[in-house]
Amino acid sequence: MDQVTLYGATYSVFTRIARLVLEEARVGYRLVETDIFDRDSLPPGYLDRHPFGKIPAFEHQGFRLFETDAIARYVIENVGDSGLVPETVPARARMTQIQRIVDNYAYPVLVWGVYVGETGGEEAGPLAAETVEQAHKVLAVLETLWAGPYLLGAALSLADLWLAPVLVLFRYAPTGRALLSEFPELESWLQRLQARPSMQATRFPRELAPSAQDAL
Ligand SMILES: N[C@@H](CCC(=O)N[C@@H](CS)C(=O)NCC(=O)O)C(=O)O
Repeated sequence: MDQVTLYGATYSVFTRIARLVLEEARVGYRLVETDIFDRDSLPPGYLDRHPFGKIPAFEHQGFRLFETDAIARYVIENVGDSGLVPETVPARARMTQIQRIVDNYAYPVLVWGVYVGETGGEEAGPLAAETVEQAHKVLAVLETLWAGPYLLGAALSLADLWLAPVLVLFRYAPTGRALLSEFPELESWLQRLQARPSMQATRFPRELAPSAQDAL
């Protein structure tokens, strides 16, 4: 598959997921920096690419797409044998289930509820007990589904690429770090994932310029 274009931001979880898929599938891509929270700086016509005003968006040979899973499946089907989608029906269903758990529960609660809620600037502060409870539940469910050494078992899949960026940010919040330590299998899985070249190549700005706080 020849080079594709991805519109997104290095700070964005879903942009990173799309980049992880491209890295793991060994597809070359150009990242057009698109800061969705600074509407005045968007590339010209960006809202035609993504009418719902989110990132990432994608283009390959004039074919435009948005929604990270659609991008991932398009890339994988073009590449042929990426190894990122399991062979069996139950494993594929489990993978999709984990992807949707990440989209619908992990991302809103662990990233927006805990990470942004606790560390995201002026509005940040102590978390509501309900948020902490929800975060605990998300981790507990994910650990139940974790087969090891990867989420689905022996091989890396889209499920791993969906969850890892969420947990990387979550771990920067003190509450996130404390909660994750209650789930040692997920914690060691995350450490292994973070050592992969794809994760190294797509680090968040925060990972490249850690503050003293992050080492705690
Ligand atoms: N369902 C979308 C979600 C994308 C998404 O939520 N992206 C975030 C950044 S990680 C975003 O653009 N947020 C901007 C906003 O909600 O205003 C996908 O799978 O691509």
